[in-house]
Amino acid sequence: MARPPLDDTRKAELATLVDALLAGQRRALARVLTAVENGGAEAQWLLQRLYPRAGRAHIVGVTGAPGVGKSTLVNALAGEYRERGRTVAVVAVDPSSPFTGGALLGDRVRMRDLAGDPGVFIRSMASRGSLGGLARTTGDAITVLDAAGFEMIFVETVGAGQVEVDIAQEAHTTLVVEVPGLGDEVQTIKAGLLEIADIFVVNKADHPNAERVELALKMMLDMGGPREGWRPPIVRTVATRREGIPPPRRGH
Ligand SMILES: Nc1nc2c(ncn2[C@@H]2O[C@H](COP(=O)(O)OP(=O)(O)O)[C@@H](O)[C@H]2O)c(=O)[nH]1
Ligand SMILES: [Mg+2]
Repeated sequence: MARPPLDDTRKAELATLVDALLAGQRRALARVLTAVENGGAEAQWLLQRLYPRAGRAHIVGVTGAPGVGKSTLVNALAGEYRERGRTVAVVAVDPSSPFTGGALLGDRVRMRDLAGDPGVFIRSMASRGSLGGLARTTGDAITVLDAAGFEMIFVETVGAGQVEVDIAQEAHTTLVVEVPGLGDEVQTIKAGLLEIADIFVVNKADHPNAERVELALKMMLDMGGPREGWRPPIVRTVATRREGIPPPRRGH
């Protein structure tokens, strides 16, 4: 469905919004994110102005099955970076709950440590339309947050599909999160995730079998052979206790 082209009045409004975003106003940031998610001519216009301002953030993708502790881990990582004086944005992508929003609410509860901190901005992306569309919108949201000056941007995604692969391409560092005790350890490592991981996180290392997951991962990495001279390290964490929280180390 064609939308009307942007008239000068609307362009002036959008320019004011961009100025407010660049000045650090959160309401303007939220409104720009919504406009960009809606797509169309306004999104194009806004993104054209924001691209030149983006490119300074360190983007960290965090992916893995539901319940492995991604949100808890992002919360812990965000807390670490805040303590080092960095600003942090979080994008939570959850294609599994387009209707109830239950998972997103859960994420908000776990993010509560960070709520109210002006150096933290959290955005949940509901899935709309195709997953390809979701990856694009997420990329655009990252551009907006980057332009807004956030130094660290964490993107949490569920699953092991094209969305994760697309987002891994935008991320400087991709964490793939696994946990002990999901049955056959080797089976839990979904195809495709091995290739995109810069760092493997074995979370819930307070549970038995963490060592077995680590061994299974090592075996899979051995079978896969060296990749671009980078062997993803395997880090054990207990995200709930902020133990083993890894500082991302790979950029490109
Ligand atoms: N025992 C234990 N539980 C954890 C750990 N990390 C997260 N959890 C719990 O696992 C559940 C799912 O965590 P969540 O962060 O929502 O997982 P997500 O679906 O991957 O985002 C929550 O009840 C967390 O408190 C951990 O290191 N150890
Ligand atoms: Mg989560």
